[in-house]
Amino acid sequence: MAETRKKLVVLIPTYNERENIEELVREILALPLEVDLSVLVVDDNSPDETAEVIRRLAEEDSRVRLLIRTKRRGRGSAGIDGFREALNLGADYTIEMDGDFSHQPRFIPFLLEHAQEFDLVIGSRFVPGGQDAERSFVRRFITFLVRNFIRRYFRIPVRDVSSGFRCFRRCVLEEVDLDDLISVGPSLVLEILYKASLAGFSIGEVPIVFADRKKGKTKLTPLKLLETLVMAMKFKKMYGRAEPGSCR
Ligand SMILES: Nc1nc2c(ncn2[C@@H]2O[C@H](COP(=O)(O)OP(=O)(O)OP(=O)(O)O)[C@@H](O)[C@H]2O)c(=O)[nH]1
Ligand SMILES: [Mg+2]
Repeated sequence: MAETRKKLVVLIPTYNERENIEELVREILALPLEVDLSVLVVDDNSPDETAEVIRRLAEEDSRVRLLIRTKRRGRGSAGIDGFREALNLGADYTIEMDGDFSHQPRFIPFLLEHAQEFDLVIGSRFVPGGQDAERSFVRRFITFLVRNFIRRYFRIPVRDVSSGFRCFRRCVLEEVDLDDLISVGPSLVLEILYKASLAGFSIGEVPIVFADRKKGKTKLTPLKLLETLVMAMKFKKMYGRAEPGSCR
């Protein structure tokens, strides 16, 4: 019997990414991948009508899917709803990435390749070959401080703890218990990583080049950054040692 192809869902949370999303999705669709691909955009009813662009693309190509949220807003809760939808779509692998070209589609095959070896693969700026390109000194300095604080505080054996460009095996998403996550905003990236690390999943890092966004505006404000740190302290307290999980 012929082996069935594995299913990959590429999950992109968006808020006002009209200027980026079409080109980004088209680049992902054009990748030479030996998997059954879906691109799932989770949009919080963006005022710039990002969703309209996705609707049009979905009519053209059935691999494109839109999850539009009208009641809730937030990078974190959009991620959680997206992961849930990815599981419903039957994803063996889920790659999450930003919708602003900071995470470049050319690294997707690379993440997928390493997901054969690791339960969770992180696209990392801070392993040999990785780069945090074009960012302002201030942004890089903030990343440096936050990253070092988090690595010490959480003791996660990962260099790029705040990378939101990652590939999850299905079982990791099943086991972190999406219903239990508390992040509404960007702290979700760390919350899932922390839970996966407590559960003992194997985590690998592969180099990526992170580019600064060229179009559209950032949604990361100093207040959101502060909220992320407060949230991080909250879930550090909440989670005890979880039961070890494994995809093997
Ligand atoms: N659905 C949804 N997506 C969001 C929300 N806030 C941000 N995003 C998306 O999450 C991704 C990361 O957000 P960015 O604003 O790029 O934040 P950042 O990458 O930390 O900062 P910059 O790269 O400097 O812009 C992008 O794809 C955003 O469109 C939100 O409230 N809801
Ligand atoms: Mg960005």
